[in-house]
Amino acid sequence: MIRDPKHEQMSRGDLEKLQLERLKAIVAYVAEKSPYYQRAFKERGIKPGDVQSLKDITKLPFTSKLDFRDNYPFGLLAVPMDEVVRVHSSSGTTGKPVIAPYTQKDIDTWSEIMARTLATAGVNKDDVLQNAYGYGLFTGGLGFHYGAECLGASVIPTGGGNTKRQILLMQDLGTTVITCTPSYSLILNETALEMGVDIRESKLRVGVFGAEPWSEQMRKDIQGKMGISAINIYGLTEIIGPGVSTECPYQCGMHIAEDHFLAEIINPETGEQLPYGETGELVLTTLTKEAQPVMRFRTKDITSLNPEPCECGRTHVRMSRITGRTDDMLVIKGVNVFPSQIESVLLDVEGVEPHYMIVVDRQEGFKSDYLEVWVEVSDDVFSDEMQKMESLEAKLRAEMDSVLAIAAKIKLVEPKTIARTEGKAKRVFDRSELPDT
Ligand code: DLL
Repeated sequence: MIRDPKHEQMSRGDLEKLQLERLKAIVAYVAEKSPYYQRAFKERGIKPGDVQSLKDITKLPFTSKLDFRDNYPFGLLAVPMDEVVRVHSSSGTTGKPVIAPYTQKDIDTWSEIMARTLATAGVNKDDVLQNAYGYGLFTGGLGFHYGAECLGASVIPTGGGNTKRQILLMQDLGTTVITCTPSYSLILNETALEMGVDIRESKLRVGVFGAEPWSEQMRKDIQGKMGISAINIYGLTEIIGPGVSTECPYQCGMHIAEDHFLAEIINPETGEQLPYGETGELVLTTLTKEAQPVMRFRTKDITSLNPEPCECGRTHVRMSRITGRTDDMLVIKGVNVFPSQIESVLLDVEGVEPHYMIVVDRQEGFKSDYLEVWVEVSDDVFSDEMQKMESLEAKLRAEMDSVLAIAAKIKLVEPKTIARTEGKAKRVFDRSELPDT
């Protein structure tokens, strides 16, 4: 169902008109209200009137994660603190976390965006939605919660963890939609099987999965094992949280909520804007945020945009699955490779389970002369004769070499030996982080 046809089915012309109107307004707004953008514009001699077309956005400076850190906690805030009704934050593995304040209007806008996003994913008011994203500072839990309530679905706010109870509730309450990271959906399924429950026989029909990279092969695996439609959703704390984009049931790219977010693709090295279809770094500008609008945020996420009309009838551009982040690219003996590419190769081979670890030896930055991939094998392969294990190992080595042109050491490990995480999965490890084996 299309929840908001007026905005989701606008002609490109009307949409661009709306975007320009909103862009001009938000640029004037930050120039007046945000001390950070006042400074940034002044340093570059930018006046709000300089933006007269969508193309003029390139006159504005980029905002990076570093700018958030340097102006921690409230340097980018554009409203007085007493108008802020909620604050979220990203975990921030290094340094200070990113702070995301919201006004009541921002919460209402976000809830509506998330309601629309869930409707795009195929969820409706009759659904029973079990929300296993973490509640708290992370935007996943409350973002989905408010959106699902706004849509009118029945929400079960389990949050992450306590997996056995999740399965119990899923069965007893007749859950039809699960929302969590894709890696956690696999843990849910594994636990269900241990409890003698086959999720394929339950009422579950849709999973809305995001917050971490996952491959098409992983989707196939999840859909097959759980008998559901596994939908990809994208978002980030700096911009709003989940809801920046999502797939429709056609699963052919994530529709960006373009009436709220202006998307650009740039060449990450030169900062130059790239045309539709080309792959580069996603840059986002918030068009309707009030507490903390962000101009040209460099997401570091790599994707491309497709403006072709979609079979679902929505006109908003679709971004392709994130293939990696500019900061998670590995350089193995001079060959550039993203963890998600390694995942795709692994999961294309039969007998391999979607639980793996990439072990590198980082001498400087992302460069490593060493690559070892630990991957779990299925119960069948593991219980079989040694020869089968050896031939699987050789096959994986050969595939890595032929598809990615990298020589990897493959280590097949027993089912369920790789650590499971309830939130975002960690895939890449430095050799020094590994326990002695
Ligand atoms: O992960 C918001 C979110 C919550 C999205 C729930 C979807 C579902 P952050 O913690 O700030 O926010 O992390 C944002 O996660 O820049 C991407 O690198 C990555 N990411 C998010 N969604 C996807 C996805 C939330 N579908 C960062 N595919 C982003 C790949 C994703 N990466």
